[in-house]
Amino acid sequence: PFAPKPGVVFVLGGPGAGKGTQCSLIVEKCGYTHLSAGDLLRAARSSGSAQGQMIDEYIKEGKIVPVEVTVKLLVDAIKESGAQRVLVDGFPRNTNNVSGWQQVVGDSLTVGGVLFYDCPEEVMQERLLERGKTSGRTDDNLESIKKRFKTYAMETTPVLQYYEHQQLVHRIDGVRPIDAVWADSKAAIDKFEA
Ligand code: UP5
Ligand code: MG
Repeated sequence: PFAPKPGVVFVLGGPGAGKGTQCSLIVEKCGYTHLSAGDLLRAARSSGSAQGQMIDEYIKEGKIVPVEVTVKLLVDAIKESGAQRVLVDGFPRNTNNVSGWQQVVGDSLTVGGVLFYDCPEEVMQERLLERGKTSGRTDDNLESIKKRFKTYAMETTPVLQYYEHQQLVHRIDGVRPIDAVWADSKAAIDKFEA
């Protein structure tokens, strides 16, 4: 649950699990602000700087960008939004991300809960290959997708365990049609707000 101060919900799940899709619905119907760490990194990359090239390489390789970069983008965007409730989509992706967040943000924002969209790799792969036909994302190809799956399994699973110990994780079966998944997303948000 949230303390009476601004808070975030972390949105996790493998590549293609449906994080972005559900976040859009939560924004539309629950008045949250959506910040996708991946979107912020992709935008920062297009600046053409040395840092942009570094980010580009990490994304293609499915590797996790150094936490200083990601946390700064997120914190600046949260401040700029002035929002009371933020969905932080696709972060924290490893335990180092968790400590980086804690060092910079600490208790200034409550983590009200963690939404976890659970989906098998076969389903996620099919979705991403389909999306890759039109997305223009440099990591929506089979080679990058396999790397993203590996990084997720090795590095993000411990993050879920960490928040499970704190009883913050709400697991949602992400294989079902978007509407069915949405019903569970809504229930989870209501629970976090209670
Ligand atoms: N779709 C969605 N839901 C569906 C459903 N229920 N049934 C059928 N189809 C469904 O969905 C993916 C596709 O599936 C879409 O075509 C959608 O229509 C369909 P989407 O909602 O986009 O899934 P999402 O989980 O958001 O997938 P995404 O590809 O964005 O996940 P990733 O976690 O791979 O991507 P992200 O942008 O978060 O990160 C990309 C890279 O950035 C990382 O690999 C990493 O290199 C870097 N990164 C960091 O280094 N640090 C960070 O903190 C964050 C990212
Ligand atoms: Mg996404």
